[in-house]
Amino acid sequence: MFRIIGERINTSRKQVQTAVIERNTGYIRMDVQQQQDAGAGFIDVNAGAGIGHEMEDMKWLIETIQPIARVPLCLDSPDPAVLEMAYGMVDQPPMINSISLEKERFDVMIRFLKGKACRIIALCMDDSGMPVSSDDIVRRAEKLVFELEAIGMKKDDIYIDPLVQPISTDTCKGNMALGAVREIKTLFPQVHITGGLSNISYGLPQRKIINQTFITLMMGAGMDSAILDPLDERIMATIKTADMLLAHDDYCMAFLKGVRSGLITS
Ligand code: THG
Repeated sequence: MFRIIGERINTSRKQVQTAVIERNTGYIRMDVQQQQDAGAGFIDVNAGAGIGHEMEDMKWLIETIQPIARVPLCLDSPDPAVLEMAYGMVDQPPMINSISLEKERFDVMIRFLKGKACRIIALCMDDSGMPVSSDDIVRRAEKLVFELEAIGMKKDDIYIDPLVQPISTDTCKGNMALGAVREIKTLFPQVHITGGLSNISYGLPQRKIINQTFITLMMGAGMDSAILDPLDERIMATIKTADMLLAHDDYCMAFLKGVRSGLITS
């Protein structure tokens, strides 16, 4: 089954930023409950918008969420020091978001990850920046898988993020990601593919239909996880339906449950 990483606890969202500033426990807990009820398999926690106080905000968010979390947290920060602090606070093995091939971040993160119980999101980013072709994404994914396996991580705990880029800047960006996902899945069937999808529609109108269609194509190519808003019923209905069509839903049980609950409609 497709794994949803609920993206809502992110201080780039205005209401979350306000709740964090006001230390509003009730708001954060209610949001997390709703994401879990909607089918999130992980709760992403990102305090990166609080410039200069990411560490304290992340600490407060984890203290706040942990007592009601029924699923693992996805600790989301570009700062290895924040990830290390957060890792020390959680009581079930988290997902760590993320490592990349950017030298400074890579070296610190690989040392930290050795021997840790966690899942890891690995971004196909290096010091030259965003990937420019499918081959570029695949080469970076291969290097990340190689290095993570070398420190003892299992393929099943590795989530490659191919870094989706806006189609509005270059209409080849969709095919670039799709081709890379197919190739990575062929090379490493046990490795997972995840990522934020809303980048694909950046700069265009009617973003939701673009995101829904793109996630369907990405799932066909082998993507099996995504960071998104699980309270968006249309995208959740699209994912459940695509999962069934890709034979990931035995006896169509999850689809039928979605219909009975009113989530899935024509
Ligand atoms: N890959 C990985 N991690 C990631 C991303 C990724 N973490 C952060 C981000 N991208 C995914 N998370 C979010 C969280 C919230 C929103 C988008 C992505 C969001 N955006 C609003 C919008 O797009 O309209 C704007 C903010 C607002 O609500 O004001 O909500 O790609 N590994």
